[in-house]
Order: sequence, then structure tokens, then C-alpha cells
Amino acid sequence: MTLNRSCVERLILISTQRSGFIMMLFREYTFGVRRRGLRILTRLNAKQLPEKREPDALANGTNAVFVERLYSQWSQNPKSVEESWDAYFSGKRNTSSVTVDNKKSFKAAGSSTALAAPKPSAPPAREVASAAAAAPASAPADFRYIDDHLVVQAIIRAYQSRGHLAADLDPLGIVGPTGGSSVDGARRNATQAVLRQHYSYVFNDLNTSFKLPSSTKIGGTEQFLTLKEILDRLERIYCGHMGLEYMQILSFNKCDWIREQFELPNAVNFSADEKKLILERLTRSTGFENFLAKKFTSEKRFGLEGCDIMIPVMKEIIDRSTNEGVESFFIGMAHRGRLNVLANVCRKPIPELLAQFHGLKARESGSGDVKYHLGVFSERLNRKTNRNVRITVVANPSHLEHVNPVMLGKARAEMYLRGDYQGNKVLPILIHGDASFCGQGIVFESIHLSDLPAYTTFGTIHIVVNNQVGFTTDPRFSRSSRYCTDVARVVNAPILHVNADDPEACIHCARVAAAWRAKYKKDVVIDIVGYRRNGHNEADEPMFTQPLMYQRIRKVKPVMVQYAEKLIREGIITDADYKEMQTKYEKICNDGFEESKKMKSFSYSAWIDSPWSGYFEGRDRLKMCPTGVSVKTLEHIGNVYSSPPPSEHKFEVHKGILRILGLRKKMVEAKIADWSLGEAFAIGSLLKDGVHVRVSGQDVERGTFSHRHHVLHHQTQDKTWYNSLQHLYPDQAPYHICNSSLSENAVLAFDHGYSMASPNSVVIWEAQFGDFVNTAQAVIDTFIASGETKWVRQSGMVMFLPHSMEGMGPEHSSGRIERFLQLSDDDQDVFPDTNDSDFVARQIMNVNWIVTNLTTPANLFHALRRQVAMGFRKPLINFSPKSVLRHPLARSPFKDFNECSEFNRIIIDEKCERNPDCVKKLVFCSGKVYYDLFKEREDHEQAESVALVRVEQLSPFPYDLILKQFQVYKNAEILWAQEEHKNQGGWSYVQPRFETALIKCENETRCISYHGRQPNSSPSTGNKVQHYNEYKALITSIFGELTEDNKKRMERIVKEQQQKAKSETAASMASTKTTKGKEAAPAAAPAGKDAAPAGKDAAAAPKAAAAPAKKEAKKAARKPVQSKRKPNMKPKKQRAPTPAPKSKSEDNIQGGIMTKRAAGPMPPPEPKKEADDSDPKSKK
Ligand SMILES: Cc1ncc(C[n+]2csc(CCOP(=O)(O)OP(=O)(O)O)c2C)c(N)n1
Ligand SMILES: [Mg+2]
Repeated sequence: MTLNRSCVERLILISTQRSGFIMMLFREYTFGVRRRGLRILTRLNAKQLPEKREPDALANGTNAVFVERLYSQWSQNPKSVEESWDAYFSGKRNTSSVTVDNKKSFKAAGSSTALAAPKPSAPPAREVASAAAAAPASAPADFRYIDDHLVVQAIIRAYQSRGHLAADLDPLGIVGPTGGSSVDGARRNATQAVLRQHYSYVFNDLNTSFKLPSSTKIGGTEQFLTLKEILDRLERIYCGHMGLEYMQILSFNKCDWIREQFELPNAVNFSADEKKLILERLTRSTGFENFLAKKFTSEKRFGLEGCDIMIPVMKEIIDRSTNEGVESFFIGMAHRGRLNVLANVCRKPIPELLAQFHGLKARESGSGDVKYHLGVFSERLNRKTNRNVRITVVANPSHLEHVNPVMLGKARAEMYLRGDYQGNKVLPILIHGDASFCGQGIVFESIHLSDLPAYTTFGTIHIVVNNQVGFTTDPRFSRSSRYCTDVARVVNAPILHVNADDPEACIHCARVAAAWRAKYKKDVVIDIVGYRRNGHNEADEPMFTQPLMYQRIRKVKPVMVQYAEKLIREGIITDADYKEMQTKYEKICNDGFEESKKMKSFSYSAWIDSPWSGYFEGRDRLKMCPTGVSVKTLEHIGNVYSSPPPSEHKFEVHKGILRILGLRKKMVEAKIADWSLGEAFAIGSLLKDGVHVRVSGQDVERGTFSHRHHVLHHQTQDKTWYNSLQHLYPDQAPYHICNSSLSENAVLAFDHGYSMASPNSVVIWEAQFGDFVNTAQAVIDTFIASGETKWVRQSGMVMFLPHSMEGMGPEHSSGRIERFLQLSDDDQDVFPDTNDSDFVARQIMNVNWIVTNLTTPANLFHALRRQVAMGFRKPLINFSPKSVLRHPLARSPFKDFNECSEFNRIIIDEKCERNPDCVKKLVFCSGKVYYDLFKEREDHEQAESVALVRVEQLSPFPYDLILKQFQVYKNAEILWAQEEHKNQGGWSYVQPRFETALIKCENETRCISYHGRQPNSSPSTGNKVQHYNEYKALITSIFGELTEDNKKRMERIVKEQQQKAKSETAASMASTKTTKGKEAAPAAAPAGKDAAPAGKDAAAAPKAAAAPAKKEAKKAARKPVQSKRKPNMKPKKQRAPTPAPKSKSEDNIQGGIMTKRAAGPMPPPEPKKEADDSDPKSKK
């Protein structure tokens, strides 16, 4: 034992003198194979090593692994190793005097050249072979032998990790390997760029056999190959028409798997029939573009020519994946080759496709979109596998790559709907352009969703149509990374670069990609390197900007022709077969063309990407279902929502949360709801009705303002959560709330995509603060605002955008109401037919979205439930509150949620309406400012003379109700009050609409005046004093200055309140003494410390803004004192657990109610077929 240790220590000593890489090898040796290693070393040490020797080169860390392997081989069969090694291991020789007749093993080509010293610029110490190449010229031949082996290993590794740098990927031959004389003198692509210093290493004999390390599969079943064979095979695999980037993958298993797919002899193998099929598909791909070019010479079609192989690649992926059980494919792509995909992958009927070129009228209203943006859904038989497949190409805007997360969200929802918890049945495919893939940030943001439990689509296959140009810009000016695909490295995706003019290599990559996704459920990229035969579109002249490239392109035969010639040469087809293939497809196109000419109009609905078949059939679209629910339901939801997990589960809840739950419980008992409870009522009752609810966004589980707390965290047990709303009813729909990655753009788009998959779900995306939503502006503009108009694709998605001026500074104040309102497409100058009995529903149906700025929990409840109560779907943009979340006035009694209640588009001033003639001012407002105005009106003692009317639904504008208000307050001055700056908030939207409504009134001479902040380029000041001054100016402009009487009255009230609070505190202390052991019940008032808006942002809330609500909040906040003093008190009584729902998230339920997180529609990816040996998350 002592001996062993000293050996190891000695080796460590030697190894530490070597490079880091040697250390690494040695560490592997000492720790990974320690036991075996020690055995060898014991032997070496005991038998061979003289007492006082210089560090033994043989037994040093560099060679130890090799020696160890050799020894293990020798110990099984001494004849299986070189004679010299046999002698060495059997103790016949001493390591320092090895003088084997190396001529037996090497045909020396001159020992001085053989041991060519490294170049003066000695390779970095980290290189294995630096040790080898640096071996002294006089080194014994055994060392040469070892060095040769080491260099061979290093070369294999170099090909694997760097071979792609010298791969022959460019069909134009502009960018590519220059090639050079390889280590064996043969010409090969791999030069220094790949092999580094090993490139200069000179071997004695090319025919020497080398034992292949386990890190390569090039030998197949062979363990030994000659050097020449090794080099030839590596060159073919890694520096041919495929450039394989996979060594960045941290998992050994996955790297091994990739090697098996490419390195094994005959890995790339096609039968004659398979080759014929590739050609047939190529004929269609190229034939379709040729046909369009002939028939519609001046039309833009963004042809695929130059990357024609993409169609066979997609078809191969579909074939292979269908075989693996995939039933539904979701495709997201931009313009390039889209029509071809529709025709040849989706098999969209050619007449319908060509009709788009004839400029026909659409049968439905809507502005439509250009033909290469429309979505498609097709269901057809896959002839290769004889299985039915559904293919969806998601409609997309011009904004490159923005469709990616939308498609992913849709695919995710489809998985949920199918109960496909592992992504076995649904496969997302994304097609990218080279310039956009690396240029658009949304690519990174979406790729980063790939492994998040609530967002994963279990692997996406990415295909890059890499035509080496973006519009007119060369890659060297459009990206800093070597490859346009580098963005995918962040998720450890294998990246398969492939020459577009080698169809078999491309199809092989497609096969590997499909198999990878099926096996590992992770992203994979195929980068098809081709060219663009025409300009950016067919009308563009590419010679203006890429003259030399296009000179080359003119000389390159289309891949279809090249491949046909190859197959003819190989005797697989004849010339006649090839011609017949072409003629056959041309006829299909021609027949389709003739058919298309007969069409007189076309329907947008034929271009819906995933129809909600039958969902609205037999239903009056204008009939809204009631949104109120029974008090019993409210009580049930309220009780579950306010209860901690059942005690038998010993779920340790944070004490602050227990206090919040206590407050909730009190509210339920008092039959009153705050914002959080109102939201829970909406969600809970939707779930009860079988409507799936998903809430997604940054920190939504707790809620940015700490008001929600849907997911409770076990305080002493990791990864144990509890979400009471998942346990309301046994047969409820699944509820998923998920914190998202810190991205607005991709996550909003993802959830928008999710919302489009089914009308029977409510998908809520919440911004952290509304201000940040503008990072997703493109998604809002191109999908949410205009998606239905362009693509007749409905969505009922909900956006929560926290908004209000509370002195938090320019970027924590505004969700930019004005922008959403500006995008609303109701006509400001047209007073609608308000006598229509279906006016409310029709008005919503005709607008692109609903914009609300709600002030009561009940209205939030109805607004959310209305999303599925309507006979159609519309996005809802709601500006949600911040301080109002806990405002004592922002509460709704249960009666406002019951069966007799409904959504209020405006909230009238009931008191003033009783005596309208006293009202001098009719103030319309929206959102939180109402509570400021309410308070100030009290302080100014103008409760009877100023009516406050809240416009809860800004768009579509509630003309009918506004008109009524004008008529109620005939003599009042009409004001619009807003806290936002004049060029922001609702003013520019409401003003013309108020005018339109006023015009409608007979003999009306009044107009509406603006009261609010002056125009500003910034949403808000960052200075609290200025903020308060602006606030005061707004208040004064409506109510005037406070009079002396007002001030006296206010002082009196404050005193009274203080007195009352004092006596309450005293009383509660007394009662605490007497109710020892019992729970000190918190009042149904805003919580104290725990309920305060969380974080710095909330802490920064200015006194000024908080002023109106503050006194009330303070007053109420004193009550929780009781619970503060009794932090350890247990709740009086714990509710009996509700039985766990038999929902699709059932897998997450442990022991009934305790739950591992139901992360999303599905449980987090289960151990896939193979555990990820590199991912620390998978080990947790
Ligand atoms: C977000 C966005 N920016 C700019 C454009 C304008 N544009 C359309 S195509 C294109 C070039 C795209 O190049 P690439 O991604 O390589 O695709 P290719 O057209 O070469 O197939 C550009 C810049 C756009 N459509 N979207
Ligand atoms: Mg391009």
C-alpha cells in the first residue's frame, strides 16, 4: 500500500512538471482508473525502477494511460502486444534501456527526420503531442512508438473537434479547404487548421497498425487500422462534404452516439431505391421553382434554387420521424422556399397555391398577407411509412425569425392537447436563413427556451438554408462568428454543416437529426450550405453586389442535374428515367395551373395553420355566456386558495405566507375579494369549467409585487412545491403557472403561439412591469395586433401589463397604453349601431383586440372569464395595477362575482347618479388614477359635485355607455383625467371617440377637456418631488386648491384615525393575552410587511404617489400587528385536503396533494431514453 501510494505520488510529481493537459490525463489515470493503474505501477515500480532515477519518461503522466491499456491487454494475452512491451511487462528489461529492434516495427525513414523537432514556435504546453514531438532526437525507439500512438490519438481527436474547419462545404468552392500535403504526404483537406502541430509530425511507416482508441468508431469492429486507413477515413468523414460540430457537447454519451452515426464504416449508405427517391424529390423541388419561374416571371417567390435539397431533407426528416411515432409536425419558416414547402412537403393543392399568383379576391374580410407568409395545415398519408401525418406551417410575418417562438408555443400546446408528455408525437422544425439565424436576437431567446420545463418542445430540428448571403450582404459583414449557427452551441446542439450539392450527405444529416431528436429530445441543427441562384428575390440583380459569386453560380449546374448524372453514371437510373421524372412533375404543375385559372376567388380560411375544427359550429358567435359564478364556487375556491398544504404532508410554509393565507381566509369569510383573490376566482372557476389556464412570464408564480403566491415553496425541502389552484376539483382542467426565462420577446411570442392552438384555454402572459413589453414590440405588432386580420387566426391570449404612475421612474411606470390603443382598429369617427342587441359582442368581434385598464377584482374576474364566454376569441390587453393590488378600496364583494353580475365596461358613479343635477363636473378616467381622484374628491369635499366614471374597457370604446353618461349629467362639464403624460395614456385614443359620441347627442355643445401631465418623451420623471408636483397639478386642475375648511376637516380625520388605531391596538393586545394559543386572526385588510410590493422597485414608490392610498393602507396595516406578535401561531383549523385532481398533470402529484412542480402542460422532461451525463440539472 505504501509502495502504491509512493508510486502515485511520484507520478504526480512528474506530471506536475508537465502541461495542464498531461495533468488532465494523469488525473483521469489516478482517479478514474486508479485501481488498475496502481497495479501496473506497482509492478513497474517494484520490478523496473531503479532507486535513484530521473523521472521515467515511460511512466510519466503523458503515457500512463497508454501504458496502462497496453498492460491490461498484455496481462490477458502477452502475445497480443509488441515483443518489446512483452519484455518490458514481464520484467525482462529496464525502461531506461529499451533497445528493441524497432526496425521490426517501423521502417525507419531516417531517424532524424522521423524525430523532427518541433518548430521553434513550440506548440502550447497543453498539447499532448507537444510532449511527443518534443521528444529528443536520440530518444529510444520505444518512445517513438509511444509518441506515434499519442500523435495518432491526437490526430483522431483533432479531426473530430476541428475537422469541420477544413470540410468541403461550399458548392461554389469559394470558401473551403485549400488542402495540403498531409502527415503521410497525401493531399488532404486537413492541414494545420485542423491538425495543428501534428501536421508536421512525420511517421516512419504509413502501414503501421495502430490500436484505435475507444473515442473513435472509424474501425467499426476492427481494433487496429493502418495509419493510412485511419487518415483516409477521418478525412472522408470529417473533411468531406459534411462538417460536424459536436465536440462542444458536454455529454460523452451523446458525442459517442454522434460518432456512431458518422464514423462507423458504411454509416452513410444509400440503396439504389433510396437514391432514386432523393432524385425524385429533388426533381419536384427544382421542378416547382422552374415552373413558377416560367409561368410567373415577374412575381416574387423567394425561390429555393441553390438549396433545392432542403425539400428532400425535410421529407426525410418527416419520414424518419413518422417512423418513430411522430404524428404532427410544426414548421416555422420565413420566405425562402416557403411556396416549395407548401407544395412539396405539405402537399397544399397546387391550384390553390397558384391561385395566389392570379390576384384573386378573398371571400372573407381582412387585409390578408402576401402568399409567402400564409399558414397551412394539411393532413395526409405519409406514403413512405403508411401513416397519417399532420403538417402545420405557421403563418409568419416578414420579421425574420419571429415566428420561431410562436411555432414552438404552438407545438408545445399541441403536445399538451395530445397528452404527449415526452414530445414523442409532435415535432417542431424551424427553417432559418443564414443571415437572420445569427442576426436576430429572438433566435437566441427562443433556443434558450428549449430545455425549460414549461417551455420545452423536447427538441427542435433547425434547418438553415445557408445561401451564404443575406439580401445583399456577405457573411463577413453580417456576422462575427465563424458559422451562422454558432448561436445553437449554447444549448449543446450538434451542428451538422453539409454541402447542399451532395444530396446523400444532406439526407444522411437529416436522418441523424431525426434520430437525435427522437433519442435525446434536444435541439439539432442542419446547416445546408448552398447558394442563391437568383437575387434576393427574382426581380433583384445580384451582380450589383456579389459579382464574383454570381459568376461562379452561373457555372454551377443545379444539384438535380448533378445528382441525376451521378445516378446515371452509377447505373441506377437511365437518362430516360430522369426525363420521365421531370415530365411527370411538370404535368402535375401544368394541370394545377390550368385548374387554378378556373378559380374566381379564394378563401383565407383555406390558409389557417391549425383550424379549430367544429369548435364554434352550431353556436351563435354573438352570444356571450354569462361570466358570473355561484357564491358556493367562490367560497370553495377561496377556501382552498387560502389554505396551506394539508398538515399531514408536513409542508413547511414560510411564516409570511401563512399570514397572507390568513388574510385571504378572512376575506373569504367576509365575502370580499382583493385583486389576488379575484384573479384566483377567475382562474379557479375556469379550471372548474374545464378550461385549461396557463400563466407565464417573469416571476409570475409569486407575482412581481408579491401578491399572488400561487406556488408555495417548502422551506426545508428542495424542489417541493404546492399550488393550491391545481387541487380545486377532482376533474378540473390543468393549471400551469410558470416563471419564464428573462425574455419578453420570445416568451410572449411562445405564449401567443400556445394560445392559438386551442380555443379552450386561457393563456396569460404577464410582464414584470408593463414597460418591458416593448422589447417584444415586433411580436405585438405583427402577431397579436394584426394576426387575425392577416391570417384569420384567432387568439384569446391575455397580456397583463403592470402600469401606473407611482414615482418609480421612467421605466417602471408605463405599459404604454397609447401604443396598444393606437393599434386598435375601431374607427374613431364612426358611432356604431348601439341599438343592435348584440352590440357588445359584435363590437368586440370587429376589433382586433380588447384593451382594458381595470380597477376592481370583480371586473378582472369577468374580463378573464369573458375570454372564453365569447363565441370567438380576441386577445385581451389588460393594464394591471401595482399599488392598487392591495388598495383597501380595490376590493369587490362576492355579489360582484355571482351569477347576476357581469363585466362592466364602465363603472358609473352610483352616488352621483342619484342626484345628477348637483354634478358640476363629469370626470372620466381609467385605471389607478381613479383611486387618487376618489381620495382627493373626499379631501376637497366635492363628492356630490364631481362624478367619477371609470372607463374600464378602453377599446373597443363603450360608446353606448358613454353616451348615457352624457345624458345623465346634462349640465356637467366633461373632463378626461389621466395620470400619464398627454401624448401617452388613453387621451389620444379616447378624445376623438368622446367627440364622436358628443356629436351623436342632440343639441350638445360641450366638449371634453384634458387633465393630466403635459406631453413628455419619457413616460415619467424619476424625481419624486417633481412627480408629486405633477400629481398635485393634476388634482388642482380638477378640484382646485384645498380650502381652509378642507384642511381642517382632514386634520380632524387624521386625529380620529390615530385615536382609533391606538385604541384598537390596545384592545388587540388585551385580547391576545386572553386568547393565548389561539390564532390571532388578521383583519381583511392589506397585509403589512409581507404584503408590501416586493423589491427595490416597490420600495421606491414615492410618498407622493402613495399619499392618497397611504393613510388608508397605514390604517389597515396596523391590524396585522397581532399576527406579527404571534408568528408561530398555527392556523385555527386546517382544511381537509381537496382530493388531487385527475388532471393531465397528475404525474406531478405525490401523495395526493403534495406536488412536485407541475411545471407546464407536462411534467418536466422525464429521464429521457438516456440520462444526460453532462447536465448537472439532470442529476439533481
Ligand atoms: C427583422 C427583419 N429585418 C430585416 C428584414 C429584411 N430582409 C428580408 S430578407 C433579408 C435577408 C435575409 O437573409 P437570410 O436570413 O440569409 O435569408 P435568405 O433571404 O438569404 O434566404 C432581409 C434583411 C426582415 N424581413 N426582417
Ligand atoms: Mg441567406
